[in-house]
Amino acid sequence: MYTLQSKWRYLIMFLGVQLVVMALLSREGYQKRVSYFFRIFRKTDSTLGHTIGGRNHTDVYANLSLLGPALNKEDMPYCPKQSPLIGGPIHVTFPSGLTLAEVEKKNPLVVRGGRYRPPNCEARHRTAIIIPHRNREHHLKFLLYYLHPFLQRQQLNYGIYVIHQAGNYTFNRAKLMNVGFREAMRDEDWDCLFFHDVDLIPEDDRNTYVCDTHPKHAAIAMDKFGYKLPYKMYFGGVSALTPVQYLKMNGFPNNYWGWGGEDDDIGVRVSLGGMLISRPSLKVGRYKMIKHRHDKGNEVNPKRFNMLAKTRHTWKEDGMNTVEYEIVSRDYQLLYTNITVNIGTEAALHPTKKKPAS
Ligand code: BGN
Repeated sequence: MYTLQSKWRYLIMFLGVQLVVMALLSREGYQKRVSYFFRIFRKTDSTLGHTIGGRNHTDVYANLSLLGPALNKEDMPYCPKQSPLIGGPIHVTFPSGLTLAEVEKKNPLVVRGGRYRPPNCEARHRTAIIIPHRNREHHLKFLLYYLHPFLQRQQLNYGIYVIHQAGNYTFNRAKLMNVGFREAMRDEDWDCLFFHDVDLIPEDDRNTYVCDTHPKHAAIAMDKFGYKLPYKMYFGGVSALTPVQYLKMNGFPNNYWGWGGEDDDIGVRVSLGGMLISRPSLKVGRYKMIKHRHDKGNEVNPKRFNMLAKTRHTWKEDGMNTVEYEIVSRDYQLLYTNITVNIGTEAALHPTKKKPAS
């Protein structure tokens, strides 16, 4: 009698728990349910998180395989305004021995040219990432390792463009960005472009790669500057503009050859174009820089002070409206679109010696 009663009690308790769980699940929306389970995963699976200095750091690939089945385009709802995959601080290390083949394997949903769309919802944003590049394959590999899952966590429709400067002439970061802007916009009607240094890894996925109503400076807190802004007008590292904002300031300057000053020029252009600088919070706009020596072919530009002093007179004549270049190749790798470009040299653009009259 006693055992029968307790059996019934257990059965009733079990059914009660089931009812409560079902009621909870039907009350919450699908996305909330998913994020609830993700939170549980994060708490219980020690391989997914690392606690560093009191902050829980997530593995950038955690939970991505739980995205669920792909849906037909007709059945797709819009992605939620806030992605349920976003988790905050990301654990960033640079393991030796990582290969591009491994990065490809970890990103099965990325297609030719480094393109991605969320499989089960229609993205609200289309973001192109523009990375100026030369001789930094090692850094590029790490950036791709982190950036792909980072952008997937944000449920973006995105594409990654690497703009590779051909030849050995002095590097020109800002002009490569102008090339990237034009070439990416040829491909698709991107609504936001992120201009991204190859050696900066975002450390928090709440730093969303979407544009604001004003040009955005995203790399506000880098480890090399003690996670603080080095100076108020700093606009270097990673910035984001809509096509309209980009054209309003005539893009970036074409004439800064070598290291320094071009990002300050871009910052000045923002205000000359009648806009303000928008920034994420210091907590979120965090980046780790991959340590490296000064590049050969990117020597400090001694002309940068003079050029910067003249930006207000030169910005309308030097920029997107005057950029000239030759595409050497456009090659669709799995993880990125590789555009190799001949951007000429300083001397060819500004001949100092006149040809002798014949
Ligand atoms: C500044 C450089 C920037 C560089 C930052 C951070 C110049 C122009 C001087 C008037 N600006 O000093 O280009 O991104 O340091 O390293 O050199």
